Amino acid sequence: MRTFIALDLPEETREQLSDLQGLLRVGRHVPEENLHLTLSFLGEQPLPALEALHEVLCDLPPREVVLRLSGLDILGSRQPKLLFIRAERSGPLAALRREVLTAVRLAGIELPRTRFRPHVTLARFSRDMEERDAAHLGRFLQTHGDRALPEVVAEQVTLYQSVLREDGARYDPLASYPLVPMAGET
Ligand code: 2AM
Repeated sequence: MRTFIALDLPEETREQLSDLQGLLRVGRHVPEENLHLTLSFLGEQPLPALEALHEVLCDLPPREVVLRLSGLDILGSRQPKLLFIRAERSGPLAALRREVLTAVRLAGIELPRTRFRPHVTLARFSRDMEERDAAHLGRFLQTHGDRALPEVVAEQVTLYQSVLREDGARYDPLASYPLVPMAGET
């Protein structure tokens, strides 16, 4: 099963990002319900490893992770691949990522080391972008590149299955792990 672990974004943040996407006329926009911050991409993993991972992630202690999203950027300077908004690599966010990676290791899943550049992908671009689309993207970045969203507290981490389809990936939540006490809990 192709899976990844992500920090879910509060609804208000997803709405603000979706409004921003509405101003961009090029690329395949990540649907509002799919917007997320990847903590660890696991790739194909067997079910027993994912069950072990679930057990460990259930013990993830609640804590406050404040999300600060600001500054748009593109990956691929010559040939834009994707547009994203950066997330501040705060102490609590970096600590959460370390704990998630520890959980992955404890579950017996081995991953290559990768640098953590927290971001939320907003759109992906196909290889041969037309000149006028590239020009539009350039203007979009000039106008909105400094965009900063109001800070928010992240509510949960989710283990997702990513199902690849012709019209883009579908993300199915397998399990979520709260970072803040759930409503009704003391
Ligand atoms: P992204 O966070 O930059 O968009 C599910 O595919 C998520 O895992 C995506 O959000 C994706 O990138 C992230 N991801 C990280 N490494 C990946 C990889 N090698 N292949 C596919 N997705 C990857």
